[in-house]
Amino acid sequence: MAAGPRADTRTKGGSVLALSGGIGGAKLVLGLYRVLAPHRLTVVANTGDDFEHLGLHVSPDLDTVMYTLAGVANRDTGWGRADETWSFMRALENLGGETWFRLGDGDLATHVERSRRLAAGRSLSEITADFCARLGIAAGLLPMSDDPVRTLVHTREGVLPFQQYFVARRCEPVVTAIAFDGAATARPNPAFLDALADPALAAVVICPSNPFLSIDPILALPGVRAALAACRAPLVAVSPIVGGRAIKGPTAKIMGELAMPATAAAVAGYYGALLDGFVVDEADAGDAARLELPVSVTRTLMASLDDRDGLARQVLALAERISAAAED
Ligand code: FO1
Repeated sequence: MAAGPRADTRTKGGSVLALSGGIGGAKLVLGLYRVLAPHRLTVVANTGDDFEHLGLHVSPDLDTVMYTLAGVANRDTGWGRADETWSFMRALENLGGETWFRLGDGDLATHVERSRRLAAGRSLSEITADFCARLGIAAGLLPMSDDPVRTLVHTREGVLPFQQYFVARRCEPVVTAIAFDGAATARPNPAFLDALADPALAAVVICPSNPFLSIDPILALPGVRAALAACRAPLVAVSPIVGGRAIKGPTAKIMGELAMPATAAAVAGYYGALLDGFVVDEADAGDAARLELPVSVTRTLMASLDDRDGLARQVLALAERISAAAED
């Protein structure tokens, strides 16, 4: 638990920092973006899913958040762009190329231009900031690090690079451990650490992303856990588990494989002392009663835009309640 007084950390007027993976996290990020003044939001995205594919640097979680905030995300898949065309993939298939990971024509432009700029010596942070500006995004979007970190999934069938596990093998292999290659020496994005130390920071939000695959890579960076613990703003997480099931993706399956009950309470226990508050779904009200920290019970499924806004408001209200209690 972040220690110390939390005067001047009320969310009204303060900034908000959200830690996010891809699809599930991006939904709450959009809600936060819509209910806050946009410039008050900074998002730190996982880059452990990044990989080199077809000679290009692909940053799936950064792009999912970026497309979502820009209003150009594909709502059916959750990843990639809306109104996408697939000429490139068809042509690639005809040439016998690799097609297990699908890059739409519009999305391809992002990877080509990002890769060109990286090769020219620009950092992932600079490139992301420029892409976001060009897409009209007023919030900050930060890769967790400009140094390479690659999630490796240890399974009963061997060690799989993240996208091999997630896309090629559809999360089927049984997970035994998860490692973040490069994390021990990667430098957290300096703007991320600056945001945590900013006296105007009103809340840190852990989005309902997969704790093991999407949030742990961020927490694995040197100094991040210490900076979160020292941060004066309350840290509130939203449970990605609803009624014993993951909203999307393999969170519940992985919890079972790692000998953890697939419950919201187990997610809170996993984040442990980092948390100042926890948001759970109405289906998990029973779990909420057993938790020894401030909890908000609400609808966490985000089918509509209204749902995203509603959950964002609940998260901010809980952070404000925690700040107010600390001032008393
Ligand atoms: N996910 C899939 O299940 N299949 C794909 O072919 C696929 C392509 C893809 C292309 C660009 C991109 O940014 C994301 C893409 N994703 C695809 C999603 C991605 O693999 C995962 O959702 C994230 O890495 C997990 O957050």
